[in-house]
Amino acid sequence: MDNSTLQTLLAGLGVQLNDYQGSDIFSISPIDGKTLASLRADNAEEVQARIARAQSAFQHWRQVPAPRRGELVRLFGEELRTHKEALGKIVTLEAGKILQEGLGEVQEMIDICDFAVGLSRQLYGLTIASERPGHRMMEQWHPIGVVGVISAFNFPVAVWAWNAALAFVCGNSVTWKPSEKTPLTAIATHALFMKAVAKFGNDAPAGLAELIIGGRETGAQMVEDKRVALVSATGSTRMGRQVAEVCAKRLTRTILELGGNNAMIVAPSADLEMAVRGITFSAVGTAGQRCTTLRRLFVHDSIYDTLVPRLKKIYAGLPIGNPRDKSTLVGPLIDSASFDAMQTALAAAKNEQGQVFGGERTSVSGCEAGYYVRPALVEMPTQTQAMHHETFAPIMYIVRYTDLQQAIEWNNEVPQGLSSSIFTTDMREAERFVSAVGSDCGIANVNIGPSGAEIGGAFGGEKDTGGGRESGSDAWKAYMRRATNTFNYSNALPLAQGISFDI
Ligand code: UN1
Repeated sequence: MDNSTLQTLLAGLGVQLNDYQGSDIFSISPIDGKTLASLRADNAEEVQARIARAQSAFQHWRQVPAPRRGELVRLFGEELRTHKEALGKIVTLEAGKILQEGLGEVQEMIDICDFAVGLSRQLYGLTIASERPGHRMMEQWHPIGVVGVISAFNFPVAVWAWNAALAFVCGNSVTWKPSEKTPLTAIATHALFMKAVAKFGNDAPAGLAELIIGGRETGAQMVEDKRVALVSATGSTRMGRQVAEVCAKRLTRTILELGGNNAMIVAPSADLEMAVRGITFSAVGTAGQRCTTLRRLFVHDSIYDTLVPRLKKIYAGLPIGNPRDKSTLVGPLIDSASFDAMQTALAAAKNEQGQVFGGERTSVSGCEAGYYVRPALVEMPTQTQAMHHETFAPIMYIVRYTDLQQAIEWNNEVPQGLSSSIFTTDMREAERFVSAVGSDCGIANVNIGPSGAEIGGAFGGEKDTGGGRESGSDAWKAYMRRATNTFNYSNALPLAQGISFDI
């Protein structure tokens, strides 16, 4: 790795890396295993001070009119547009995504900023018909407080932006604990946000956005802090359960975006050309490290022997390599632990009569210490126990089905419930799949893979995925508190439910 490239990229974004240097957290590039930077973790007092600053920033920010708050997010979106390439490249260096996906991630941030700017003039509440004469009811949405965001390595900046862009227009401040595997992308993003703050002027209080660098304990401290009014966490189901327990104890809200174990059904009438492209992108994009990655494929018996050999051919020729090379489509896994988990999952599948195709480590010249793998296809006799687990690596299990009902049941049988899809041109099948008796996931797509959602929809899933919704639609409501107001403009005081209570 050429560290001077990184220095140049960071300097261009206004990052003074010296401010962060230390020996607690190491940013290691999955591209070649080299250390990009060694950083200092915030200690407990610093975390405490950051939350205090965010808390006092909130006191001021909540009074700034929402459309004016939107202006700050608009300026941030402008910074992202200007520096899209540099930030995308840093994502590639630190998370190992191919450049197109690094850029795509920044585009996702720009998109959510645009969405949030519009939203800043549309934080609508209802007016409600009162049952009493001379009365009216309405609801208002008010800022909630400090929003604590925990993000994962695989979308090191976009997921923060989904949360932060909404949180800011909703009148909240944000404390961010990024993955310890991707601190540099967070530092770079924070610097861009501070550029927007500088342009915005005095209305933006110090502490509006606080970045907390550290490991698990640092995140835990943020989650436990009573001043954090909402915790939005993305990561494993194990982590989410711990967050949920702590927050339930102190009756604090959470938005949880946890594991996915996403399936696709390919029906007899499917357009196979489209299905092949949809499957490949969803299963091998980001080297299988998206929470929306396609992990289970149910193929109808009548097309199985046409589709699966085609997929094998594509898998055999996938361009795996340095994600900085334009021709690469599959970059490295994040680290050796991820590689080990993949091998363990493949061994488990073999134990259950799985036929594994691919999955082996591949050496990439100049990047020998990186963990590059050929994505694996695993033909399974039926949906087995191994398929109930999410392994954050490119493994796609394939099962033959004959009856759509059976395939839908398999889709729903696993503990996770994030994303799902069906390829079919049969309208009855498509409608059934998205109906109340179809997929039980938060996302159910037709003739599109399960991965690569747009920001305009609410993003999230059910069951072990945690139930949270982020990003578009009315996900913003989770970042605000609702107040119901009843006004009496009559000269009497009638009670609701017809109660008479004469004194
Ligand atoms: C994630 O993997 O945590 O739908 C988020 C997608 C992306 C977001 C993934 N827009 O694949």
